[in-house]
Amino acid sequence: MNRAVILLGSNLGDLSQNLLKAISLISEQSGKIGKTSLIYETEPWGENDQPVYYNQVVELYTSLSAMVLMLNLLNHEKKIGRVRTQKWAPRIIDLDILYFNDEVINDAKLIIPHPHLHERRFTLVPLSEIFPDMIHPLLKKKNKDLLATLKDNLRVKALFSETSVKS
Ligand code: PH2
Ligand code: MG
Repeated sequence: MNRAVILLGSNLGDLSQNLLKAISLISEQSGKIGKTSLIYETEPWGENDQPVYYNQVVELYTSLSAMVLMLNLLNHEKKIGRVRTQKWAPRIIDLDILYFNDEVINDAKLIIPHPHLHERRFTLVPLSEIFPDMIHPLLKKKNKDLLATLKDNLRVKALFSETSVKS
């Protein structure tokens, strides 16, 4: 059994619904979901003239290889309605593999660990929430330590469900 860590992102349409749809497609077709982070509202990174994102990180237990998992995730994105236009354009859903076991993969179509993971607060905050002590296999540092020395200061804010705010 393999363990993958996946980043979900959405900044078009009904953001929380898009994340939910993605998690249900992943669990129906790609494996078994383990830990899930809170949902975070995050400032757009890279191209900043676009709507805010919702981001979330989930753990997935899967018998698929990294490459087949990546192809499945592309299919899930299509099913939810993603149309690929330019790089970094607003998107209904984006599904990225952050880690796959402790493997290092440098294929033309797939790079793992995700090459930007360590420079993005919108990734490191949800990732460190559920896996603070997991070690980046190339940088040999824990997620929480990557977060502690991070330069990116774009806003990342946890969203809580209605019920957890009230009561
Ligand atoms: N994804 C990008 C580019 N910029 N910014 C935020 N806040 N969240 C994302 O998921 C994101 C981004 C490219 O995939
Ligand atoms: Mg992405």
